Order: sequence, then C-alpha cells, then structure tokens
Amino acid sequence: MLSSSIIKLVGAPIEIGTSEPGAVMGPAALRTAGLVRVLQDLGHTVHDLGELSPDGTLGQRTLSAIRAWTTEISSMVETALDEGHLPVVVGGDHSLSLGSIDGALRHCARTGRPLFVLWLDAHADFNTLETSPSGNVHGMPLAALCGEPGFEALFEAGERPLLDPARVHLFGLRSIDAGERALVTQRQVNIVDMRTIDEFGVVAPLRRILDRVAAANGHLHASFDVDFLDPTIAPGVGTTVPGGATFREAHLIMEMLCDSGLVGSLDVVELNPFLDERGRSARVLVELVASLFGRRIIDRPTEVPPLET
Ligand code: Z70
Ligand code: MN
Ligand code: MN
Ligand code: MN
Repeated sequence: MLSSSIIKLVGAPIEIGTSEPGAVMGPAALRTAGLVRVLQDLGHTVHDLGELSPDGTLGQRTLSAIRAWTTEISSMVETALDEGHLPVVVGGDHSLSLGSIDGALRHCARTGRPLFVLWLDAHADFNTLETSPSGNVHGMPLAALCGEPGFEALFEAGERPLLDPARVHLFGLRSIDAGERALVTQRQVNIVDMRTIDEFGVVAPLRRILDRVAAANGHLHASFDVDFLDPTIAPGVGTTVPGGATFREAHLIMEMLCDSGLVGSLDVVELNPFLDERGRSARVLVELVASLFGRRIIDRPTEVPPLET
C-alpha cells in the first residue's frame, strides 16, 4: 500500500443484487467495528464520503436502479483515482463492483495502465442473465464488466471500457454454476480455486499474480467478498460456503498485498450484519483491512535470522 495516498472511503449500502436482505447494513457495521479509526491509527488520512444513496433507488429492485448505483460509484472511484487517492468502497452486495471496477477502468483508460482484478470470493460471479440460476445480479458483475451481452441496462448509454477477462484473477473459488463454469473457461479467466490453495497454500499462487501485475506496471483492484472467508470466522454473509479461507490465510494475503504496494482500489462486499454473530464478521473484516493498510505484528526482517550458537 502506498503510504502517501489518501484513502477515499465510501459506503454503498446496496442489496438489490441479492435475495437475502441485510447487506444494506454492511457499511454501518464496518463503521461500528472501527473501520475509520483503525485506518487513521495506522497513520492514513481518510476522507470519509459517507454513504451513497442514489436518487430513485429506494425500494426499487430493477436493473435501472442498479445502474444508478453503478453510475455513482463509478464516478466516485474514477475521480478518487484521478486525484491520486485510494478509493475503498464498502458494501453492500457484490453488484457494487460494477461501479468500482467501471470507474477504475475509465481511469486506467486514460493512464494507459492495464487493470487487473483480484476477486477474493467463494464464487466466480461470472453468470450472465442466461446462465444465472438465481437471477441475482451479485452473481454477475464480472461477466457484465467483461462485456458479455445482455447487460446494457446496468450501465449508462455510450461507450465504456471493458475489463479483460484474462486480467481477472479469481481467488478462493469453491462454488460455481454450470453455465458460468463453461464461460470462465472459454474467456480464459485466471483461477486459483480452493483445491489449488489446499495444495500450494496462498503464498505461491498470490505471488505469481502480484509478479504479473508488477511486470505489467498494472493497477490492481482487489474485491473482497466476505464469503471468501470460512463461515466459522465470518458467518455474517448471505451465502456461506464451507471450506473458506482461514483467519491466518486471509491475513497473510492482506499482508502480502500491502507489501506489494500494488493495490490501487478496494471493495469490501457482502457483509450481512443481520446474519452476523455479535459483530464477529465485521470485526474480522476491519482487522483484515488493517493488515492491507499496513498493520503488522512486528517490523520484520525479510528472513528469519539464524539462531545464535
Ligand atoms: C450463484 C448465483 C453469489 C455472491 C453468491 C451465487 C452468486 N453463483 N455471489 N454470493 N457474492 O446466484 O449466481
Ligand atoms: Mn461475490
Ligand atoms: Mn485518470
Ligand atoms: Mn461470493
């Protein structure tokens, strides 16, 4: 994480993309768990833009209501990046990434840097309106961003930069629908699934991704879905999938991302405080964000020193 950048924090309490109510309370729970204070205590300047609430979306569950969110989030993220700041969007369901990644793409289109996405999630979120078994838009944002057909209603009319599926890295995948499985293969999306993590741990696969982004001088957008974590440490999410990342794996990932200095924008999504247990999930998320933004146990040497004899 670049220590010089100002963090632009915005809440996106959207839950139109999911069938499980409660994600609307996500930003409030993260604030209650101390998100802003933790970042400030690490020495960061936080510009807290509060919670977005696009006109005409209250009570609406339509694609055009999602478009209103996409448009607002996108312009906030693009502006923040243009100003050299680091946007953090806290949700809210995963359909908010339509906006954050669209904004990052627009910014990158001007700077010429390639955009890479690290999608920390149990799911691929690469369904189309045709492949989706649920119809929930939070299972579709990557397909929409990569230009799969049928998503015109989610974006403002006119040209938009598309995400290159070959620059998307799914990480932690362990639940995928048949249609999206075929599609991610066809589009050559990069996948580190749970089996890979079980075989090799998180370090080797993540280092490969970070090396690739660094070699391309890319902008890395990290999108963190709570269900990436094992439900035993983060039960506060609409769709729990067993076999998720452990507390230690998740922290290590955040520490490696921090050390890399490559993350230029971040989403924290799908926290559902209504389903949480005494704030546990919100607290874990705040801890993880702290690790991403520079909290460490000790300023460590790069190698464990040899024992003195
Ligand atoms: C399923 C669908 C999903 C998040 C659940 C689930 C998608 N593949 N995404 N939770 N974040 O309905 O498309
Ligand atoms: Mn997701
Ligand atoms: Mn720009
Ligand atoms: Mn998910």
